[in-house]
Amino acid sequence: MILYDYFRSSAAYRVRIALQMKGIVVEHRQVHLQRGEQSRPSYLATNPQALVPTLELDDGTVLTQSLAIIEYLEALRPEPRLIPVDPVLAARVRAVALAIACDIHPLNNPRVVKYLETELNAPETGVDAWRRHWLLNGLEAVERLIAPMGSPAGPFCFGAAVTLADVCLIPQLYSARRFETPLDHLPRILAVEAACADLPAFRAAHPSRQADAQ
Ligand SMILES: N[C@@H](CCC(=O)N[C@@H](CS)C(=O)NCC(=O)O)C(=O)O
Repeated sequence: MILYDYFRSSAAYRVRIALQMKGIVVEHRQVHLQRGEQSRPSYLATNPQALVPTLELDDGTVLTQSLAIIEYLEALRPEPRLIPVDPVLAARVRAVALAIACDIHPLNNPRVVKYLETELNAPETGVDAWRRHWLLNGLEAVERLIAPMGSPAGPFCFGAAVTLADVCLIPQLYSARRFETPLDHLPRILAVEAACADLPAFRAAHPSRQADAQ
């Protein structure tokens, strides 16, 4: 399998963590987002959305969207499970994953930021404020979504095992730190971050460990 990847992409980072958790080895092909390689015709033929990640299977089938790719990996190699069997817990895990992937992440995507800068002439300070505002707004809600509320309290988002919620949260925290978002008032999130930092799968998937890291 081939993963079309970019070291700093938090959506690709999610897939890298899931691959590492499940011990699935793939070839990584870098798509340099800052150089606009996602808009090259050859890549658009693979991913018409001009986004990473894309996973190409050995028979040439192409999968897009990080959460759909992770659901495929979960079906391919169910252990360790990233989505719990219990339907209520599974729905809560997916809710956190979707809160991050659908409601936080898209607002800070490079193409959105570029539009603010070039089409709307937003000043650098305005763009920075936009980034931090949406990161903080979303992460403060995630802090409440993963609070114990009758479920096991940790160390991960939903108890003693890593789930899809952790797989989505850690890359989003990487972006939040990159843009100097204050996180000290989010103790549950910080505890999850510390617990995941101890795991080899999360370490191996970190942007700084990728071949294209700058
Ligand atoms: N919902 C998509 C989001 C993918 C996405 O937005 N990827 C970003 C990098 S994190 C990207 O390729 N951006 C290219 C651009 O903004 O031009 C997923 O989960 O796969």
